[in-house]
Amino acid sequence: VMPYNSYLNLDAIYAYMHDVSMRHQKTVTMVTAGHSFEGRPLRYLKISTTNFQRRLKKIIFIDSGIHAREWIAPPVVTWIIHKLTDDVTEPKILDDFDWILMPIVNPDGYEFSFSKKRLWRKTRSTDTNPKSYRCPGVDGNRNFDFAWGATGTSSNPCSEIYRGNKAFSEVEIRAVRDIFQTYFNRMSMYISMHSFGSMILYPWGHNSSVSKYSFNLHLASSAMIKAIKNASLPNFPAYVNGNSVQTIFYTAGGAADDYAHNLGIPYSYTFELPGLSGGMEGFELDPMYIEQVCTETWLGIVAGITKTIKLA
Ligand code: 0X9
Ligand code: ZN
Repeated sequence: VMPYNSYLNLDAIYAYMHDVSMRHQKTVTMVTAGHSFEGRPLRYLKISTTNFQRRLKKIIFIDSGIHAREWIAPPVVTWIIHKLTDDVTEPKILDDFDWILMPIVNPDGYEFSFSKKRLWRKTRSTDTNPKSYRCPGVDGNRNFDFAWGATGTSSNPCSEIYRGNKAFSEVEIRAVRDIFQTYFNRMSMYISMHSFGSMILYPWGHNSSVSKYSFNLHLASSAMIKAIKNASLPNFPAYVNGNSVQTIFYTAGGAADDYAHNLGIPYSYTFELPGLSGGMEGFELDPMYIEQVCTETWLGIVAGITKTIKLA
């Protein structure tokens, strides 16, 4: 009930979330967790086949759209919503967990990337830094309060990796923080969807230290990659998985994945979804591939979750 042959704007994605929550009132709750810098609602869905509030199950939390221009990420998250509601082919995965899905963390940036500047990355906020009026926006994935201000971030508002004038300066990132604060002790997996690069990254990403969970993080992400490869296309780049720093070759403090992992969430990942070289590339993945990326990524997540259950 949502097209996957073109990229949809914020209103269309929010309309879809509302529609799903109306048609599945027993299992889906839409939450408005405050408003963005420019006043747009910050929305996510909670999905549970029992009752979310009864705290019976572990939670899987998946978000996208922290970075505005990475357009392939939100449809992947709405596809997951679709697979947990209107087209359930994995009833066990649906039943075994409670789910939090937030397709657009940064609605102001997302809208701006549609209407003004296709390659906009950051939020759209201004702060007291005089440069910030000329150069609005904070990199949401540098704004979390873990290793905030460490290497791979900038104090310059004009930088694409501006960290903000303090941790959690961004109202959008505070909304994500609040989800973590409320539910972290039930969360077994967190995935932040980004693009591009065909990578599954795991902590730590703020420096080159190795997580004590890295063995299992690697096994579960390897299961994801295997399933993705099975369902992928020959012209798609092969996925690689690994510790952030060793895989994407830079450090970044204040990122969501490390923040989640530091709260004790064992399976914390950043997905860099595919971008293709040749023709439309990178962030501007040809819309003809949206559905392909959605289906293969969902199968990867299913395989990864199945692996974590076996490892438990
Ligand atoms: O730099 C980022 O925020 C992510 N890559 S992106 O091209 N989508 O901007 C990677 C984040 C990896 N995690 C950490 N370094 N903690
Ligand atoms: Zn990103």
